[in-house]
Amino acid sequence: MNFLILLGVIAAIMVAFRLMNILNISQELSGRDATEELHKDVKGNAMGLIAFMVVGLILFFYMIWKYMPLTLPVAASEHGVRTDNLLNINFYIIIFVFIITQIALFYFIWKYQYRKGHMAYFYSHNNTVEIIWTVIPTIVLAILVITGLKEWIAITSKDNTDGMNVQVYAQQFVFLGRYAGRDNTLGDSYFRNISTENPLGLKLEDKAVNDDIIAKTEMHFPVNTPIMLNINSRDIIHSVYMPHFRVQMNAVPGMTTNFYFKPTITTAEMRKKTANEKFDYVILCNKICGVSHYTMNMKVVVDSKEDFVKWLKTQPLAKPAPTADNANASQTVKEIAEAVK
Ligand SMILES: [Cu+2]
Repeated sequence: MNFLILLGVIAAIMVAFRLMNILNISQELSGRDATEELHKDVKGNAMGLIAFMVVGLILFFYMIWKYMPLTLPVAASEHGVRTDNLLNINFYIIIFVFIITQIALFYFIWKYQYRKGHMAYFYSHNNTVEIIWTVIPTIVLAILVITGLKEWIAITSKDNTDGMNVQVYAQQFVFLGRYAGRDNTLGDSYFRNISTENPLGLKLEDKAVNDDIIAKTEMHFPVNTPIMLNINSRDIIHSVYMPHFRVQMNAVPGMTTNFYFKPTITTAEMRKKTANEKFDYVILCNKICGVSHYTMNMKVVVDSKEDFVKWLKTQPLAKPAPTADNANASQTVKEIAEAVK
């Protein structure tokens, strides 16, 4: 059926071309100047383009008004507010320039449409204009880039030592969390130590590991407390994306990336703000990392400091406890090793 419609459209276009040819030939035969006819259309084309601009601009603002409510709610972190401001300033400038240039473009098309007897004025160069449209964008872009860079350094610098150290460990297709405990130091890890009991590959001989706490199903953050995320990946590149906090950082195997942020709105407050009782913060993977990439996420809760401590106390230690089972297992391995000798 679709194929038939396509054939019909192609046939209609071919017929239209033939008709135009016949029209041209008939005009030539009747002795009229074809270009003269063409110039009669110019006014209509120019007016049509002005109408196109007006409709286009109206639709542009209509789409902003219509789809703006579907964008993210207010930023739930301290730097997030600044990120949003910076982004908004960018958009204001872009929209302002877009409107000015589009109106100028269509106005000049209309103004300099063909008129009989008018010749185009040859105008090759104007230094003043060149300087104006080079210097102004340079200054504006320099201000934007420098402000952005300052923000970027503030949220990624390892010099932010007042943050609570939290690890986010990404792997196909889950996130694991680790809290540094009382010493605020995440114990060392090594990928060869990874096992079912020790999914983070912790070095058990490192004393800093002893008080580390693991979070397997959801992560909690205390409100108004600076957090230093230490991000790692077990396999390939993932991306730790927490849209409501305006946080995003790649998780790269073999290195630690950082993100420093301070949550400012608890989950309960955000539920009120969004008038959505089921609202939850979330960590999403934002790098296409395989077939189940779309399922890779973890719930995040922002608590009051007291509730956070209460929750943290219910979470297991990251250090795998030597169970009778794995004690036996290592025994068996030893026995096998002895026997092979
Ligand atoms: Cu992923």
